[in-house]
Amino acid sequence: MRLLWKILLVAALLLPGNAWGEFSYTGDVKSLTKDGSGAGLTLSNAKLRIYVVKSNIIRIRLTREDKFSEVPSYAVIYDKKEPVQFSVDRKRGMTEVKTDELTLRIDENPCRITFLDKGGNILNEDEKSFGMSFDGEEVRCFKKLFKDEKFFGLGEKTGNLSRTGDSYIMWNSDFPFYTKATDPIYASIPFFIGIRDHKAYGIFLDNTYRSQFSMGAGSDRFYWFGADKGELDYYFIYGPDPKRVISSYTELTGRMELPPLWALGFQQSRWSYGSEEKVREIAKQFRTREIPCDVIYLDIDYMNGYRVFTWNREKFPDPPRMMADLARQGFKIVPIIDPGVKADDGYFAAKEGLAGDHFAKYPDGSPYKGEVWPSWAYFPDFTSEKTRAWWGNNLSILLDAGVAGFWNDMNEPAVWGKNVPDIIRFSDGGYQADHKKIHNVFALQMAKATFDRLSRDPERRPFVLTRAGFSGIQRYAAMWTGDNYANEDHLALACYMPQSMGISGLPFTGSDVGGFGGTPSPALFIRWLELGAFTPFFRAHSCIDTPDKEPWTFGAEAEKIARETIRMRYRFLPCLYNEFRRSTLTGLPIMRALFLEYPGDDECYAPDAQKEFMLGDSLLVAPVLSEKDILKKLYLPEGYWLNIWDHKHYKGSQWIAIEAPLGQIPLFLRRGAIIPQWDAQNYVGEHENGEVEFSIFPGESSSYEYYEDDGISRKYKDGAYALTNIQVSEDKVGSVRISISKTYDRYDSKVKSYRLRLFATRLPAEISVNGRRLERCESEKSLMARTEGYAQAGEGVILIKIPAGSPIEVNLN
Ligand code: MIG
Repeated sequence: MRLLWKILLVAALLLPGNAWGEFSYTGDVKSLTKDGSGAGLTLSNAKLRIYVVKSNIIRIRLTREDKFSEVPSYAVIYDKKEPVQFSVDRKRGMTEVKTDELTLRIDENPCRITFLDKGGNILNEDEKSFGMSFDGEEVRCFKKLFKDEKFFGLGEKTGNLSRTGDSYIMWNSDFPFYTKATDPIYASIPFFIGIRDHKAYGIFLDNTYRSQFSMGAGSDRFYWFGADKGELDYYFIYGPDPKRVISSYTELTGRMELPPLWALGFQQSRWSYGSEEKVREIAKQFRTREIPCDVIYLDIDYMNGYRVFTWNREKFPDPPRMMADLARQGFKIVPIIDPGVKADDGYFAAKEGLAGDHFAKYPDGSPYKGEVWPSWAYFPDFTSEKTRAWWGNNLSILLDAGVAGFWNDMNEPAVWGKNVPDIIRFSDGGYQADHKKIHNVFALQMAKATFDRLSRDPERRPFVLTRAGFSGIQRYAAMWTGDNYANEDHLALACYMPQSMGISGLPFTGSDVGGFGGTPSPALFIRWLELGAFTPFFRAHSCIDTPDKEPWTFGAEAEKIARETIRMRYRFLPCLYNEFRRSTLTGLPIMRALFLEYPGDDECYAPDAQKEFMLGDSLLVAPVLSEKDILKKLYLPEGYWLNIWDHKHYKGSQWIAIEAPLGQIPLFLRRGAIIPQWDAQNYVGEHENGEVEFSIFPGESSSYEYYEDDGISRKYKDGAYALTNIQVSEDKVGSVRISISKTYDRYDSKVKSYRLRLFATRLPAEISVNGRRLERCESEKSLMARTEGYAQAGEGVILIKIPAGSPIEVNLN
């Protein structure tokens, strides 16, 4: 007996598998081979691969398997095969991989990684003792935590923007009425930015398993990230400008396409507008009260017993007629789509799904059922291409009836707050995987199925709204922040979370205005609406069993302010649209944390400075995040600023407090700002925007590229758009020169005249346009009735109106 024990003990010690059950390090570097894309290293306990992706991006892969996984990434779509210049040198005890911008040093005994900039400054390094390691099936990467290192990103997380000192889980979770401390919630974006000495880098962990990011939580020595299983596969992205890190990250994981312009309008939802009658009534209220609105949502009760792709015919007797009528009033209808397919023998989608083998399965091959709205339901395997196509074809049923886009909910996937069992099988693009791997990308692949179906139509741009997601979701969908609550904590979250999502590559985001749960006071609702008017996605929504929350339900005074606030959103539409378009090219957020624009200004990282943001690079928005306050304390970064409401000028680099009565969200123009606006309308396309107004706060020299297209079709992708360059300069004595010229012209612009609203330092003695002297009008009103001229429009404000054309040169002397 004793002998047997001894034998067993010796055997256990000798087994290489011993290390698998517990913590183990990578060990030393044993050998190295260079190749065209980087280098491969054999370590004592693992294999390491270095890929030089771009001069500022290096990918690190580590596995203990015999070979690296061949399964393609769900997130990374970057495939530019442009050669990158780099060198690999093995010296005594270390290997150096060098690009034009970055050095990767790999110490060999043991294997530890350090990233340095060109000047040899350390940007990021493995923790000396732990580095990359394995803990059972888990992979881990320990990084040295530098004093004063700041972390941001990780997508849709609660709290404010700072991720330092906290730990976060990536596991898509349905958490109704989450709090400011709940984690995880709906989406997983395993990407963060680290900033030290005003220099930024990013790390993207491309692993879909449940992962964890512990950013100096409970340790002043290291931060670490890792996943439950799979490879340690991460990208190190160097800035040093934080905006560049985001651009590079979205070069890897993709960028949004231009949404239809109507999707930037105000949108109204509730759980549920449960009948045709009710939907028509809501539409009528908006139009008779002249509160602008573009979209009405249909929540789960439009369906027949929560069967996806069906209608409750009693409540919605004729959907095509309803939607056609509403379309004539300028409304789009977006229905909710949940992934669960009711397990009902008589239901066509269940029958088709079973016959076509479209559902996720138990390992014994029988289809998995989980319980959710339709009661027991099958879950389509969106990781299978044929299933995505099948789903897309069924979406046609709703599209043919007239819906304008889709709202994907419960796509974590949620099964009444429980988890789909780990063992459930998915196709994984033909490679086969279990739920542990697929859970976090379920929504991504469902959104892909939806987006792919919608993008079949060249006349119409896709619009998809999603609750859950993974890195790359920005390619397919806008994301809202799920089930929030009508209180001040959530009003603040509605300011923070979209900023964080923007840092993490998701530009098209917003919250349920007014709070999903609970009952906001009129003031809370208005403050939320003011903030919402400057978030990229602008929708009011409300939970079942809550009182009405439409903009007219808070009393006459609140209704008036709500109307003006939403009208303001519509006036800013061209400004927003231009930022959307820029984001399609750069991946940068539209709603931007201050420090992204001013990374060198320490004050911009302050928690209080996160209670404001930039829209693009010229408009500062400082929402009042409280229901009682009528003062807003805010920070103005370096430079000069102009308060849009009272035209007062401010020097930057200071905290100020200004009055902000209800309906007056603090807005500031940066000196040099040029911002396009249209007249408000009740919905996008109500009338042609024949006049565009540029708000101009002249600086020494600045310019704006004004983008126009048809706002609806995908023809812009083939070049059907126009660009107008506006250049403004002011000299020392206050003479201003404005040059306007079309620089690209493949879209037939509807603009007949330009209005230039100038916040000038002095009143000019004379204004000329292309050498012709402009006539001065008595008032703004009399100017509006004429085709050209100028007028004083308030103190320090000059309004100029001129016919559109190119080139135009305006001189104010
Ligand atoms: O179990 O469809 O976040 O916006 O109104 C709740 C009903 C399901 C959750 C969504 C919410 C939606 C609600 N849904």
